[in-house]
Amino acid sequence: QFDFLTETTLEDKVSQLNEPPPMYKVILNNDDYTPMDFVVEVLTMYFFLNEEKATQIMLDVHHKGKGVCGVYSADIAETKVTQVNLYARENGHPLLCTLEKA
Ligand code: NFA
Repeated sequence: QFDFLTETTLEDKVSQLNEPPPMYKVILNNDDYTPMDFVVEVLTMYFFLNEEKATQIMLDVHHKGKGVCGVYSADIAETKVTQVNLYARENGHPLLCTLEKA
């Protein structure tokens, strides 16, 4: 007798099939301690940016407080955030990478 519940779920599933997946911005946050060179290295390693674009984004984060490194589906965005934060911690830097819904 609760058909309406499964019907809603089915409708959601059908619309999910027809719509693109939700996308997430991977954000780099400024801090006072992480060396600029390290941030550029991270941007080239994990976001496949050339030195010039990586430097641009690094300076943008440095001046504005945060900046977008790229926009990805949920799985890929989460993996990037985890990898960047782990790599920063391994190297003793407070650099913080976060997610925002696009
Ligand atoms: N603000 C940092 C510095 O002056 C550089 C930095 C840029 C850190 C972007 C984090 C993100 N060394």
